Amino acid sequence: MAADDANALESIETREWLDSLDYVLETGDKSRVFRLLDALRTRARSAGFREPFSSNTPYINTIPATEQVPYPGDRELERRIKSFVRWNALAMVVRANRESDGIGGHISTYASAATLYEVAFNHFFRGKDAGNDADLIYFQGHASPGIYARAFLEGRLDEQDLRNFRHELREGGGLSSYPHPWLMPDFWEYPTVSMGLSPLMAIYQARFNKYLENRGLKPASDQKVWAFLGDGETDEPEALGAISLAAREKLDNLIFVINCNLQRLDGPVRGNGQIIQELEAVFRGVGWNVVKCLWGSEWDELLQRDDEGLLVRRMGEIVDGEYQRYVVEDGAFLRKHFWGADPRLEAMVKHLSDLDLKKLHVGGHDPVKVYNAYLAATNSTGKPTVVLARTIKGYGLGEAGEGKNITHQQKKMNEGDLKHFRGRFGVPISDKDIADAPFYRPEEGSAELKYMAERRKGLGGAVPRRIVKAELLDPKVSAGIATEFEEFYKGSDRKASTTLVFVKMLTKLLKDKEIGKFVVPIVPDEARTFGMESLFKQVGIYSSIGQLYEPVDIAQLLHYKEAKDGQILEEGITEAGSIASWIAAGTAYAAHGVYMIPFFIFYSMFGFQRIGDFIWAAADARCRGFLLGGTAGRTTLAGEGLQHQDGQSHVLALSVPTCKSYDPAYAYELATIVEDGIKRMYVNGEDCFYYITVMNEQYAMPEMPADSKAGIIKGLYRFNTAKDAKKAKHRAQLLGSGTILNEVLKAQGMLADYGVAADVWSATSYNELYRDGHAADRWNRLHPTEKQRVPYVTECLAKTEGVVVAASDYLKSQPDMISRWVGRPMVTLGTDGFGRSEDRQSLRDFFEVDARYIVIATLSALLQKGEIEAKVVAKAIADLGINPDKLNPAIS
Ligand SMILES: Cc1ncc(C[n+]2csc(CCOP(=O)(O)OP(=O)(O)O)c2C)c(N)n1
Ligand SMILES: [Mg+2]
Repeated sequence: MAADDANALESIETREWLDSLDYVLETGDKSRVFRLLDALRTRARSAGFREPFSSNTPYINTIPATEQVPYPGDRELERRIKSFVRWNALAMVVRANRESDGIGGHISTYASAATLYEVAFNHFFRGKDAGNDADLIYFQGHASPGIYARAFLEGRLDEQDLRNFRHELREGGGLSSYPHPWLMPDFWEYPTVSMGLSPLMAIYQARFNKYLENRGLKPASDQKVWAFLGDGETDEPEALGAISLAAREKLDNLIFVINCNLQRLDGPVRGNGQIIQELEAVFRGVGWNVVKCLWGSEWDELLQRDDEGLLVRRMGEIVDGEYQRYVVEDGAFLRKHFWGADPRLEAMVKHLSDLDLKKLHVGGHDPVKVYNAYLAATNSTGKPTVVLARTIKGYGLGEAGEGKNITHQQKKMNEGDLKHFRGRFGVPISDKDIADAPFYRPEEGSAELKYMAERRKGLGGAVPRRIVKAELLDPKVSAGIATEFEEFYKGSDRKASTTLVFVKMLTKLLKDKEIGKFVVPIVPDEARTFGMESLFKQVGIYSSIGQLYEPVDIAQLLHYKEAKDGQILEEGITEAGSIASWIAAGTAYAAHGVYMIPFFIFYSMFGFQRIGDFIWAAADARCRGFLLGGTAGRTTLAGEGLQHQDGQSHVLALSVPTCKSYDPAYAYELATIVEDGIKRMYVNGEDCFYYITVMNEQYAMPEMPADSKAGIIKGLYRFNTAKDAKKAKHRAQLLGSGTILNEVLKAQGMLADYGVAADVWSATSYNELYRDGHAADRWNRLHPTEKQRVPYVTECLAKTEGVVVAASDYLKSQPDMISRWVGRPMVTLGTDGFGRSEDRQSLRDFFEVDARYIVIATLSALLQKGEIEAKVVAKAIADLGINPDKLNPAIS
């Protein structure tokens, strides 16, 4: 049979089947259609036909034209407004790069996303004046020029602000490159530009909002969490890593808008495939409501005439690389390559000119389609929604970059390019001025500005806007906590670990009348590791649906309890998810006007090292709360070996400016630090957070030496003074931290046999000491004629006598950092290198941080000073059973 005949036959068959279906659709109910299709499928299967698996729907809009609602806004005014936003977004990048070559910024991302944002600004985003309904919005980071440009039209930013885009250090400040609440605390709410973090944070944010509601800390509302992301961004494992949680938790308050311009930085996202279909399958597969917004209204009529589904099939068979090509080619090319694949398709567009074919738009640039997609998203119940909107990267840039592979980095435009863009969007800038790329704002009182203002007013005011309404705690509260913590200051002979002490503190805080309900314990399936299981029963594990089963340990007093108003966030094995919950809780003071006090306790090795970028984003977002690195210390966590033993988290913590990190040894130190944290963050209102390592080694907890609190907070205090110091031949100052402080105390006793009287200091935070030292140095450098400041380390150690030795369970770089302020040489012992599975004693021998090595380090320092002879040290090495030729742990 000739191809034409085969086509004709298939056409007739298809027609007949469709007619039958139409008949059923018109006469029967919808369920009959499903039954029919089911029957067909069963028959085909029993005849041996294996239907290929697909979790996809056809490559067309999810919402057919027949189900659309009309656009509620003034299309023409909105088009003009959007054009002005487009222009200013482009102009600010072009001008910034003319002034300072290489300053950067992005044009083409916002150019592709303008309609996605403008429809939301005019009809959906609810601002802070909407109270509990105010939306929380994660803007795609490098679309920021568009968000600034709109704020300029709204009168929230002025020309100088736009001129100072990416020039934040100019007089009067400037606009940050990307959304950074740290830099623009009244504007941006959520840092987003490290790709992949914001989708995951948005999911846990939406989940946390429900947690607050279910716990009665926030009234039920219609608040939405919107996350705008790029299609390329979805390659980041974090971006899709938690989408099943969103479906499981039925987060119908969550909307992802994925700007599917089919391109990322280097080129197409899936040149050989279809990113939209891939994403649809993934999201549908886990139960999201997927709304594809692929084709503009111009296609409606064609699709209506597509009786046999030829067009839909053709749409679905083109790979993204080819679609991208269509963007840069003309109508004749489209006619030949897209429509020309089948004479019947070609016939469908015979009446259209090449120019008409070129003007068939994609869905993400059509306000009607986008509006309907958002409406479906906001009306979704029981499911989160993802809008997959097809757009064109660099839309409107024409030759300067529309759809081209170079477009992501296009920052410069010549006069011709600017004229093209101006003409394309009808921006009223004269030929005379165009080369300068002036900013454009219509006159005050113009229809455009009035419309924008009215729309935003009706929707709760400007967006984005960060406002802190939460009330700080009364100082009496922190005083009350100090009283509750009294037992920790007293000490106890009963052996305990700092982890156990922490859990006791947390239990007390949870019971506290003032702050108990605001405490949010967060664990990534590690509560039993830390001995926190008693909290399961005490405050319950949060579950949005309560507990549908009788737990296996129901007969036990402390059984596993899930509850709708449960307080613990037991996140399962996801440090990324847990930190996202911690961020949602730690920024609730801005998002929801309530100070939550989150405690996220995790295996310390899987904290900064694994999820460091989230912690960085948390700092940017001015997050407050406590991070607890559990089972910490390279030689303190016995047995677990190389991947688990943490000797570096404090080094990594130092890099986060707002993070105060502590390595406490004793209960009273921990109590002092937690108390200080509550006071600083929730009474004084400081934008900082605390990282505290806690260990599982058990030992007696001493009473707090008098007047130590200030030193504990600053990072160093004298734990005890050598007895008979005056009579001793030699003097030493020994610094220890965490559990290694106990080794230092042992060494202190052993050194007496060598005629050395040593004082012992507890170094609770080398990071704080380092910061203080540098702050003093800097001030002194810049104020040479004024009274010079003394770094705290110097203040502590300058007047002391003897050699200085410091030992820590972390890298030697920790104590090394403060050596310049000690005033004399300092010997440092630490745990550089890969961990080993062993017991503590062997580990401390291997890493050379036990009491014997501290003794040797001290004697060696005395040798350097000329106070003792080499043979004394050599004898000590032999006496203490140390093999001088053992492997160097730092490189073995
Ligand atoms: C974690 C991370 N890696 C890399 C980058 C650099 N980067 C910025 S934008 C971009 C491409 C973005 O493509 P897509 O997500 O598709 O966004 P589009 O601009 O196309 O909307 C890259 C690689 C980043 N910001 N964050
Ligand atoms: Mg993209």
